[in-house]
Amino acid sequence: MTFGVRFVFFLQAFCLLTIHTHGQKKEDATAEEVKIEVLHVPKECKPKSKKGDLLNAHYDGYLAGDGSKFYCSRTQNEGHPKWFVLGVGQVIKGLDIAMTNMCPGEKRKVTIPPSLAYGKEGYAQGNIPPNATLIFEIELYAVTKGPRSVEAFTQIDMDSDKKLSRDELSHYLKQEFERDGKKRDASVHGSILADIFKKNDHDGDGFISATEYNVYQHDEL
Ligand SMILES: *[C@@H]1O[C@H](CO)[C@@H](O)[C@H](O)[C@H]1NC(C)=O
Ligand SMILES: [Ca+2]
Ligand SMILES: [Ca+2]
Repeated sequence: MTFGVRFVFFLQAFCLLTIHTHGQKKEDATAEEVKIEVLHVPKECKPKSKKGDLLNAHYDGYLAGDGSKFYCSRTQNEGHPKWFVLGVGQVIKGLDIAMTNMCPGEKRKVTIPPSLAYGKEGYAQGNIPPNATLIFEIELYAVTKGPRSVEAFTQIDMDSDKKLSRDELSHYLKQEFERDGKKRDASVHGSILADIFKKNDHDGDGFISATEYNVYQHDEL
């Protein structure tokens, strides 16, 4: 048995145990809040993640109901941790909440009520039944300035024409990824870039204007 496989079994056993004890506190789930248990905090816990940051993390998802695993980022995309922007709906609401104020190296176990996950409908493609409370075990690797921070905009906009071209964003992402020194697939980079344009270039002119870029900052005010 390889270390990787053993580690997964260990995680599963661990989760079954904790889910069992969690089951005795079912009333908590009806409070409709995300329950966060911090499992590990590194000595130097910074930077803390905030809305708009680009995060890199591994997470395993379990159904609280029967303890079955429905998602594991370690078995997807050749085991590369997932990249996503925090607080903008790229992940379920409960995860946006659960991964806020978290630093690289920190591990959390979080319990998410259905109203902050897939709700009454569930999500058949993801094997999530209706009204499912979800449990995630999260390990955060990197917190980088997201593509939406104000400082980032001027930094990305190299020719200062107040709009971001694909080249400018690509260059910026590359720099951010190199900074944390981890090897990553070029395809990961490409798909993040495509995703950023799909979600932000609302008028489809191939640039992200300052207005388009600031979409998510408005609701922070
Ligand atoms: C899910 O919960 C809602 C109310 O919270 C209920 O009306 C509905 O029947 C439930 N659905 C299932 C499939 O259990
Ligand atoms: Ca520009
Ligand atoms: Ca545009």
